[in-house]
Amino acid sequence: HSADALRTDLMTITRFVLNEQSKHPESRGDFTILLNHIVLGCKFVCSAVNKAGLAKLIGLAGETNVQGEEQKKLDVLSNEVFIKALVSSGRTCILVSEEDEDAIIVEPSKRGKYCVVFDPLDGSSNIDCGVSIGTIFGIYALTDVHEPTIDDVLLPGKKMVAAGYCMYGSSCTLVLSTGAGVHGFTLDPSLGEFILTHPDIQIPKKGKIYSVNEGNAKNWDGPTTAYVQKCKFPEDGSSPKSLRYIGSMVADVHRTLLYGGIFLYPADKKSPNGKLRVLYEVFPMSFLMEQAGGQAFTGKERALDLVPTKLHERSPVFLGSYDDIEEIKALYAAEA
Ligand code: AHM
Ligand code: MG
Repeated sequence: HSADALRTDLMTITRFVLNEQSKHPESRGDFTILLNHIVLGCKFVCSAVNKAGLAKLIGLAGETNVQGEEQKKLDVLSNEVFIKALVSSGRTCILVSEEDEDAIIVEPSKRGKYCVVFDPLDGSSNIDCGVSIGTIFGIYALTDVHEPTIDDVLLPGKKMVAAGYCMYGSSCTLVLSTGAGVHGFTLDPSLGEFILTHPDIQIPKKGKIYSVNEGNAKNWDGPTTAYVQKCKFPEDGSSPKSLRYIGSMVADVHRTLLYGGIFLYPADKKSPNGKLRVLYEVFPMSFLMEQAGGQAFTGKERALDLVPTKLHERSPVFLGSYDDIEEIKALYAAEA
């Protein structure tokens, strides 16, 4: 029976990545090992997020519980989990986390060639009300053996070898691209395995949803203002777009990937570079968008062409369906 076949021939994320790897005879399994450690971090954080309300894991960092033990806020805990998982993989040399001001240079005995940039728990202001949050990551690889420095990660997003996110929502979903399309895996909690549930995700060419924090509208620039006006009052006879904004990037981008449309965090007068961070928010999501057939734009250029000069640099970003991004690009081009 086909149902039996589905249950017993599961495409786990490890099997999937091993399959991909077998297409590259020179590869020695390092990426598979690294990914396994990232997956372990995601499972750990997923379980902590699910228990948060119950176990009183939430609270101010540094607060102590009745046993006098220090309680960790979930974002602090997630950061520690990912750093330990990445270092112990033996396949990384430099790590950049949203939670740490400086890059972490891995000690020589544990080094490998991969450089990982990540936001261990994005959207953490949403934890207390149970809204979906997630981990975002991007991976670069050294091309020769040398002492790692931040220059190894201050590279345009198009140089990433892989990017992905894990969303802790009604189910735990990991979306990954190694440069050959975008694939989604859902955690089967009974097996503790991520199973391929969304092979080869393609974003619809045009969408019906726009996603932005409109509370900032008073400070937007001309093209962003004109674009959002067009979403609400289209002049070409098409229907207005629906507005969806969760305020949790992973959830807003995940919906955009699956349903199409546009997600924007533009510049405004108060934040001329927008809010989102280039290395571990804008780049990984832009990488996934392009791999799924969409586009990502900064208001000036293709997002993946941007060359960051600081670890925690910010950039405006417009990402989503191909046709929707063409429209915003045209508005910026008209202004220039
Ligand atoms: P964080 O890294 O402090 O959690 O902030 C990033 C989050 C994103 O998940 C989300 O897209 C954005 O901030 C929402 O910002 P705003 O509340 O300004 O709309
Ligand atoms: Mg963040």
